[in-house]
Amino acid sequence: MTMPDDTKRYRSEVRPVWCPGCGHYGVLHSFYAAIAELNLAPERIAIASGIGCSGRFPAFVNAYGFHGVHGRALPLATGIKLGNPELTVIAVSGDGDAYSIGAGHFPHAARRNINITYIVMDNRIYGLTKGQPSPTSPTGLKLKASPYGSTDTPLKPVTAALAHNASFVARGFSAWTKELTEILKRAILHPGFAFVEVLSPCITFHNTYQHFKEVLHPIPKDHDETDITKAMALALVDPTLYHGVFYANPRPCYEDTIAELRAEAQKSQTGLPDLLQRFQA
Ligand SMILES: Cc1ncc(C[n+]2csc(CCOP(=O)(O)OP(=O)(O)O)c2C)c(N)n1
Repeated sequence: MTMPDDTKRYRSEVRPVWCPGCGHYGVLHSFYAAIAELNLAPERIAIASGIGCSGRFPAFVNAYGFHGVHGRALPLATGIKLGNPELTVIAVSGDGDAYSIGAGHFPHAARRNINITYIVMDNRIYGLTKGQPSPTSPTGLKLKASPYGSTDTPLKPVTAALAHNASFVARGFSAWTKELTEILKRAILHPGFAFVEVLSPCITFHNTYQHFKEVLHPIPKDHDETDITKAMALALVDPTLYHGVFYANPRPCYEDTIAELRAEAQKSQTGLPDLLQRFQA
């Protein structure tokens, strides 16, 4: 995929090694475009990932990057944001990374409303390990590791993000890069936890390009993004899937609340003075 010139400064020297046609290229393309259009300085961006084809994402971006262990993109991103709240912090996962091994972190990052953007590149299988069923695989999916068809009912991550109180929730498609760029820009600018599900087909083990083109429909234009009940109703619709922004409703974010509490405790001297001294040191 050719990249526009203004994204040049965000491209690292490492060339992506995903299979030709992998949906993750579309996500990377849209991400380059989003940070270029927002004119973010590379040294003000930090990207944390887990393990999987998706986990390689930070290597391809000229910014700070941390390719962590499986399922731990969110705790890494949380630590980075608390360590340096000035940074734009992005966490990247695949559906296995996010909803299997890393599932315990998702609710808490969302309800804490830490100001990071969480991009989950969902190909509905484990890609890197050669196509086993993941938590979002459709029931009955036949793969090498599920020759009689996957038996489990898939998760609905968008409904989960809403239930976990994420303050921004959206769904994009890796093949529709223009819309995805707009979604990512909004997610990055959103002051709080922004969850973006990107349907990103694995061309090698579970090619869903055609399927998504058929089932995806835009969220109605008159949808009220601050109405969680309506957002949930749209997110539950299946097998037709809505794409766009389901929910955007800012509230105080974690790092600001922590900073305020710290300042208050410092003033009153009532809260954990020893610990505060260590913070100040
Ligand atoms: C602790 C641990 N368990 C299992 C693995 C093996 N493993 C590597 S990637 C992966 C799944 C990746 O799938 P997904 O998160 O959907 O990302 P994709 O490769 O599809 O982008 C697994 C199970 C591992 N690396 N570490």
